[in-house]
Amino acid sequence: MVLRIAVQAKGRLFDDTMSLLHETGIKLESAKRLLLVSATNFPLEVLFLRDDDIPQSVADGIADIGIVGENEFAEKRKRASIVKRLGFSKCRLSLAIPKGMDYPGIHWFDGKTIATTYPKVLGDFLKENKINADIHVITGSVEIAPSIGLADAIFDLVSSGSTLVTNHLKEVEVVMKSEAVLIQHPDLSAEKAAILEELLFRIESVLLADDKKYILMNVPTENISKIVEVLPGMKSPTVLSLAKEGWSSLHAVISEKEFWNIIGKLKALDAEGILVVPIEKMIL
Ligand code: PRT
Ligand code: ZN
Repeated sequence: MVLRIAVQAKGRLFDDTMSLLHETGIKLESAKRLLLVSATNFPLEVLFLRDDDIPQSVADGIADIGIVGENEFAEKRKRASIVKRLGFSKCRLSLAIPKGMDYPGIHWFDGKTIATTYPKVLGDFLKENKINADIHVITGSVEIAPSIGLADAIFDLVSSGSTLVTNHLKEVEVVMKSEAVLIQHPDLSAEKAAILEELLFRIESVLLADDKKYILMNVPTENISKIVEVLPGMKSPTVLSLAKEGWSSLHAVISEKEFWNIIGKLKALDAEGILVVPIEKMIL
């Protein structure tokens, strides 16, 4: 029995999806981009598809699970459920209007035409907000629609926002935040569910470690209790004595974000030789 996962064959999700699988220790039979590739050391096979086809293939049971952008999953409305948010390919689905326009609020969109590839997500949002606007479905290059007179506004994916700037548009409403998600078929057999559980355990260990760093530093022994107060969430870091009288080596796990907040405080407490080391996996 193997579990089949549908992933994007090429595009923005591809690299991060493949590194996630790699970090879970799963090795694939072939480096070539075939349609279907088996893992050599885990009961998994990988089906490479266009991202548009992933929700459907999981709903139909052609694949048992899949990795896809939440935006795509939300638009396709297929019978499948989100098992895990994966933290990569973060972006948002937003409404944007020409830069020079005044924007008094959401009612600006009443009576306007909005170009998008996400008519269902947009339709729901307009309905919820009681806005009466025309949705103009186009595929690709949505951002040029206002400048060529095809629409008054757009509803599209934004990440850095530079595409909007280039096209003289401004983001006025964020409708949905999106990231890559792991989705599953609604009724997996018990055997497949057990494989998924093992895969999820591995994925969670990788995701947990991603943001964490192992930090080592030399500190004056008398400052240890103050330093422990500075380290967020650390009740009991490892302390080893150093050959140098009055000095200790202190080891702890912290998140990368926290690191930048506390580094100044650590130095003020005479911490020296600070090393920050990546953690590959973390099991709680
Ligand atoms: O061939 P296939 O159909 O599989 O791929 P695709 O071309 O439909 O999708 P692809 O590979 O472009 O994107 C796959 C997924 O990546 C999307 O469904 C999102 O979940 C996610 N993602 C994350 C993005 C972006 N960030 C993003 N910025 N998808 C598209 N964009 C576009 C955006 O619309 C804009 O036009 O990239 C442009 C640049 O964005 P800025 O704001 O950084 O300038
Ligand atoms: Zn696509």
